[in-house]
Amino acid sequence: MSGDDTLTEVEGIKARSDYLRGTIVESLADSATGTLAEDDTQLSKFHGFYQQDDRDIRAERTRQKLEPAHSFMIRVRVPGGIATSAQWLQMDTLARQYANNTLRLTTRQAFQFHGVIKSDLKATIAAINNSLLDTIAACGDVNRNVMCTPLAEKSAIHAAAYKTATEISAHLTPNTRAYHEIWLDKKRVAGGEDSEPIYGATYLPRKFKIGIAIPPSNDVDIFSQDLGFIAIQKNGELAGFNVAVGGGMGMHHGEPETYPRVADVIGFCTPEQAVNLAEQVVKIQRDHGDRTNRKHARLKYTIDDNGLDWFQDELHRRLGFELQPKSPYLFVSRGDDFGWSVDQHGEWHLTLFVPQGRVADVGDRKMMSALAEIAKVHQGTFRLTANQNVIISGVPAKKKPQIENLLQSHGVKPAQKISPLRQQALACVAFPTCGLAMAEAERYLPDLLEQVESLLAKHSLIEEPISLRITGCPNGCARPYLAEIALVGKAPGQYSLFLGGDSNGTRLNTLTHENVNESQILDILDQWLTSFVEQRRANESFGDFIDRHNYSLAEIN
Ligand code: SRM
Ligand code: SF4
Repeated sequence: MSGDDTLTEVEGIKARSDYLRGTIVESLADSATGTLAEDDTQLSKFHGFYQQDDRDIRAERTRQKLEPAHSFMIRVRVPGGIATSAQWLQMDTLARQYANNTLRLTTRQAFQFHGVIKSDLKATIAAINNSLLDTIAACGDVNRNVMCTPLAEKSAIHAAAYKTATEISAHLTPNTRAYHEIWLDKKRVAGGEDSEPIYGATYLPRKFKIGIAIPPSNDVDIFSQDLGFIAIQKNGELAGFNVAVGGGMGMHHGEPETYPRVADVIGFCTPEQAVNLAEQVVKIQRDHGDRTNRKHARLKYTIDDNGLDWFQDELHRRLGFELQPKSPYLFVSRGDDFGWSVDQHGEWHLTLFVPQGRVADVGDRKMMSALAEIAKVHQGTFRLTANQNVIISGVPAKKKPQIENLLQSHGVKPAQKISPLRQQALACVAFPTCGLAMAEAERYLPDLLEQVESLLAKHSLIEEPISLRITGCPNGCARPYLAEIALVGKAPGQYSLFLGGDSNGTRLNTLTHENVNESQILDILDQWLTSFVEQRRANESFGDFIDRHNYSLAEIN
């Protein structure tokens, strides 16, 4: 460490950590507490887990002078969202054995376990690795799970794009042996020095996110990624990618110097250039990202501080060549298409709606058990979507009835009629596990949707595919600032209302109301919907209508 006291505390922790070892081994061995040593709570993120406590009972435990009810969230990287049946089954088993009997499908196509206690961390992470998945770099100041549109039907393009996603993921995985020593009991090689040729000993200033979108679907919200690749097809083959840089969602209420940003498309690269390009963008951020202020440390700020021209020059200099001009592309959707579809090889894919992204057995609807039973007989893959749903992928025609029967016998109806609003809606986790939540999201979404569906029905708009997203705080984990309607938590029952994103995720919405509760939100939406029905142009979406009226009800008429 340089001794520079302007650097953030986390920079010091990383520098002292000996390539992410810290005192995690000692923390795990300390049976006097269910927590980790303080520095280790930062380092644990690079290993894929977070210390949390049950916020539903936090106040009560404080009253009783008890320490919070600590447990851990573990995130499993699944590059491109593709897991085998054996891996799905292992995740199911671990969720039942060590976590809270549920599996979270995240907005970045990963799995999460909640409620793992400290003494079970090692067994859980080792078992995840046994299934050939891992948790390293699932969180922390490194490149995270690489996303990729899981459109199985477009197989030639998808296979090539998915290959690039896995190559980028592998290339940007940290080198340190700390993960293998701590979780997999590998011995430290005597005299063997760790090195991180891409990241360096203090890794990145902040998290870094990469996604690949395959138009016409923008399901991965490509403009929210630090680095996005937009697949360009030519004659049914992958010709290359348009490159988008500087997307990001996180902001803080009342701090305008923090903001969401859509990525800029800066040019085109070939598939062969993509991995090196990703490395060079990461290195620019490593060298120029702000290490003095974590609220200002994402690539979007590095680009805005220095200018897009500077960024492009720097990238071209490091690459040793210039990107080609960007190619035309068109996004027309970003939701998942539910139900069965067939690909060019005659294999079938069933996209299942997972309410709020939580795979669980709830009442008569035993989705978790259904998927586990399917995993026992299914030879293909499970694909996690960026919309928190799952695709049972690669099913031969003759096996379809077996899958359908298993779903039906567990109370899961694949062709269940759900509104387009509900199909597309996203919620982050928020309470009770997220330490940063200010308001409910996942647990509140079903009730909220019922209310909004009633409003839509009242205006004869129930078939309107409006995107609605809710998060428990402004960090933006469900990418709310790209929705047509977004509720961003401020306090219990209070939200900031953002309106007017477009339906394909290319335009940010705008804050229209602060600190509003459910009845105020419904009232505002009711007014907008009334005008929308009366004055919309042909094929105009709700978000575009709001945008055309300058986000203000006063502008109407
Ligand atoms: Fe997130 C932090 C959950 C996707 C922006 N996010 C967190 C933490 C770890 C809270 C914390 O730091 O203590 C949340 C854990 C909650 C819990 O109990 O599980 C959390 N984020 C999630 C997940 C699970 C939401 C979900 O319901 O699916 C998503 C996991 C993705 C994954 O598999 O890797 C998740 N988070 C996102 C996204 C969307 C995306 O990546 O496509 C974003 C916005 C995009 C972006 O990064 O700009 C996002 N999460 C944040 C931020 C704000 C970052 C910023 O630049 O300001 C934080 C807070 C932070 O980093 O300080 C955060
Ligand atoms: Fe937690 Fe906020 Fe992310 Fe929701 S948006 S999971 S409340 S950090």
